[in-house]
Amino acid sequence: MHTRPSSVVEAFTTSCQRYPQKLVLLFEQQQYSFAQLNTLATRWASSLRAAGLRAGERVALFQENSPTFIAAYLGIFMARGIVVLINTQYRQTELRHMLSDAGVRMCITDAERWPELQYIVNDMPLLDYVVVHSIDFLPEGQYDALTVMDEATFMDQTPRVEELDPVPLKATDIALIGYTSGTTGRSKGAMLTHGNLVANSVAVTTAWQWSAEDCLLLTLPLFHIHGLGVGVIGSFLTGSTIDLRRRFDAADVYDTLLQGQTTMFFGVPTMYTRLIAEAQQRDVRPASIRLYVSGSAPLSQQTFEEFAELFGQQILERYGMTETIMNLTNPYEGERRPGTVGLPFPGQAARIVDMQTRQPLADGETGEIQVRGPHVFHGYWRNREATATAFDGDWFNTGDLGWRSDDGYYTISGRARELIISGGYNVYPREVEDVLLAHPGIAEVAVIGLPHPDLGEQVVVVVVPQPALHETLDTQEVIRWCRERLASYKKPQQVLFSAHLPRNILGKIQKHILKQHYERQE
Ligand code: MCA
Ligand code: AMP
Repeated sequence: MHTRPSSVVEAFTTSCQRYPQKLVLLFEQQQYSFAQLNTLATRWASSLRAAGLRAGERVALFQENSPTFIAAYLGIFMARGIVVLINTQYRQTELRHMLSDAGVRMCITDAERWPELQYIVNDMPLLDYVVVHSIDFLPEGQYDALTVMDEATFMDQTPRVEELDPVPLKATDIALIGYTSGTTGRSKGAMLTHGNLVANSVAVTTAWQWSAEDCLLLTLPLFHIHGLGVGVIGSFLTGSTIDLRRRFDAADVYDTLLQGQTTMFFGVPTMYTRLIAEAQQRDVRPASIRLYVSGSAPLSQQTFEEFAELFGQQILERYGMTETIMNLTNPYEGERRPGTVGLPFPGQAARIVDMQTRQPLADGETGEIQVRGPHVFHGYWRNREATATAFDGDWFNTGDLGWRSDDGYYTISGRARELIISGGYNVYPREVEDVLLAHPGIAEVAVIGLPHPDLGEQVVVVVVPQPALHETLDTQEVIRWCRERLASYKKPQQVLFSAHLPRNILGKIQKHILKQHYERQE
């Protein structure tokens, strides 16, 4: 039994010492051994330090999956900085909020993202470095007190600091901030400590029997906890290999599975429905791999069964959150029960409480899921109020509704907060409604989630036009308005027009009535 590392860096460097020549990362034509990734990450750390990064300062990662993402991520930790994760689809308003809320000092991005970032950099007084990952990037424009440079120049121009701070990171040090929304207002930064990440990774790798022999095919975006907090950290901890892709592509995943080096695949349900469709067009089936895992959104019984029939394997479904990483899992050995998210990971606890009394409920009764353990986050960044309401003593209120069977399996049956999960991405109706209400042609609006065959749930907006402007407002205009102001995955898949919205006696829009009405019409 090894002692538990106190930080992600220690988990990684322990594997570097144990397996220096072993491959940790494959990406397109590139391969990195643990020793090579360590060298690259240490260079990032030295350069960040040389550029003035101090312990506890925030560095945003706003880029697509690449080895740079992973090396910079480790480098930020080695330099004792805090990583801020940013979805690559975010537009100016989302970026402005997150970069300023987190007080980001440096941002590491790529050439494709730079034009969006460029709009706002002059409004970020704390931001003093932007590093662009690109081979032929030439910054244009004037930036007050801001240095913008490409990755190679950043690495070469900054004098090397060979000796990094010898003080090791502590388990209580904040490692990263992941933005996630609540029922109201702006998204909040969930602070995860190194201890949270390592403890959860120990639990996950133990439960899923993850070992140094594994090769994880990773197509999930690295800017979410699913890809980064589970996929990457688990691989560092176990000394296994990540076969990283820029993005998910069903044909590419299928071809890779046929080659036979993959032992694990982690995905959201949309990826599994696309893999089923891919398999239906192919004559050959991949050999069994050790483990297929699904999470971030509900996996339907139909997908579970179709996948089992075509691939000869049962998907293992688990349940997680940005604030708590992984909470519950179906067993690796033992019954994988479709429609359920299984049992708590080792060393972690869960329970169901009554929504009103907050008292624990008996098996079979539906209430809010609460979780407790070393994986539960430190709190919301600079938001004591939200942190206080998120906890019931040391139990974290997940905002998910569910029940537990008498043999301990949990089923998620709904959500206490309004949330649409589209292809594994969370969309908060309130955020889309606020953007649409600013449109001069819209009088009232309600955003609801309806079933979707590929995405699981889709964003649907029901619009009441301003009477005088109703002729100028059409579906394209509503979608265009959203796309300009929000990440593209938040845009409506359907726009429905209505003369009025159903309201209760207090004037609140009755979304359940809208949902029932439009679900019947689907
Ligand atoms: C992309 N698009 C979407 C979505 N993804 N629209 C709605 N919902 C989506 N999820 C839109 C884009 O905006 C774009 O629109 C068009 O689809 C094509 O974009 P592309 O990137 O090519 O899409 P895709 O490759 O088809 O993406 C589908 C996907 C992706 C592979 C399922 O959404 C994905 O990787 N999802 C996983 C998200 C994830 O990791 N979630 C974990 C968070 P246009 O062309 O009009 O601009 S939850 C978490 O971390 C907790 C801990 C947990 O439990 O896991
Ligand atoms: P995020 O805040 O992006 O981390 O999203 C976390 C939310 O995703 C959870 O609160 C759940 O609502 C949802 N979620 C994650 N895994 C599952 C799952 N296996 N089944 C249903 N919902 C899930």
